[in-house]
Amino acid sequence: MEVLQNTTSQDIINLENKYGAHNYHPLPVVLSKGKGVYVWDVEGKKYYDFLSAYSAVNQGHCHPKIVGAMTKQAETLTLTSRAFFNDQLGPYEEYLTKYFGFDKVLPMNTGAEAVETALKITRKWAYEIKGIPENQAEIIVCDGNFHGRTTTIISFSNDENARKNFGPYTDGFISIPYDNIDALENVLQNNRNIAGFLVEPIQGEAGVFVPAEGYLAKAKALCEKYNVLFIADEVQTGIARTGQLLAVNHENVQPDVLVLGKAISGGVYPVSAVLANNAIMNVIKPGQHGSTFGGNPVAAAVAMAALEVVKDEKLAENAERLGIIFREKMQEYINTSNIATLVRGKGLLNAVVINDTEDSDTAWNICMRLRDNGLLAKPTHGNIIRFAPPLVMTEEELLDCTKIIINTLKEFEK
Ligand code: IF1
Repeated sequence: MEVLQNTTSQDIINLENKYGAHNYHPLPVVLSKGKGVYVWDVEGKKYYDFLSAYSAVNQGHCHPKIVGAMTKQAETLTLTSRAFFNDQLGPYEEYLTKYFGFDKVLPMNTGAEAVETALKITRKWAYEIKGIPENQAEIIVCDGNFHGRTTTIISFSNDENARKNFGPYTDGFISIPYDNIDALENVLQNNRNIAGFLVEPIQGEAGVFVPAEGYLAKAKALCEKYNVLFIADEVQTGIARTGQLLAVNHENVQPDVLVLGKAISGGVYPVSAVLANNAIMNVIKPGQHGSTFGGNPVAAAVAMAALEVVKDEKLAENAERLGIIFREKMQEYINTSNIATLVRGKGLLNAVVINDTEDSDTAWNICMRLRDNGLLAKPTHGNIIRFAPPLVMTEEELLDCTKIIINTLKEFEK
């Protein structure tokens, strides 16, 4: 560790460039500490975090209650595998299912694994309960989706970068336009072998695309009508991010299958989960699905503490309230701006569209200046900047941040 004592940000970036696979293009900032809404780089400069690890750190960095639960459990028992019971999993499963109102949970680790799990459960349900002929089940997905990086999941992505040269691809998916209820009904009417509809309540990767009000409720009603499972991927939108515990709660929708990840652990440890009622979940029998780490005692203890924090600190209410202020302040500025054209989002999942082409580097340059000015955010799709701070932010801090963002954008006015 001695060599690390006097290393600069650039030294560490050089190490990643030399020894790490180049599967990311990070903003050049090297972080070494986090607390609440703040992170610090190795030179000691302090920043507001407006990415929250893609909405995994909703409870704020290094929340003492979550870290406390983790260290206590890590000193006691870390992993047994599911070959034996552990004393944390049962209580966690009871807590989680009651928290979200489902009969059962299947615990996994990453978001992609939980999506894979949901797809497998949906197919099995289609064959064993709905009665679709073997190997004929189809799952409807949406254009512009992001559900993770496994070979099956990228099979139904339309992002060339995520997909190209990773074939052959998995069959059994039909992609329709997002936020288009007619397109959904059309496929449901003309196909007898549809098992499920997999949807993000807000499309994150597509640039925080919020569907029309009523879309999710109508989609759920159609799924009921055609006996198709409504699978909500709330990996990014869940756990208070959009101003409700789940984004589907805005429309009072209870999904048949709920997929959670990221902030279910407050970003402290990889934890994901699939929730469903018995009529669906009971299709999974011993030996048919699992994971060495899924449901381990550290994950269980951490997730329980992280979900308690969401309730105790009223994070959904705070996200709702601050989100309104954020969009108001940004809209006020946008009305007079020629560099920012649009702000959209729900709760504290928001995006600002930059007035330049998708292949321009303007949004990237703005994020570099935001960094210099003490605020970290990342562009998506070239000309969109996502703003998603930890939900423990205060109003005073948020107003400080909107000032930084607006002053930085002003530097780019044409
Ligand atoms: C990366 C985006 C966010 C997700 C939804 C499943 C997963 C994700 C709705 C998989 C993951 C990530 C992963 C991250 C970038 C990121 C992302 F820009 F790609 F869209 F958050 F906005 N479902 N989202 O958003 O979860 O397996 O990663 O735990 O670097 O790939 P995972």
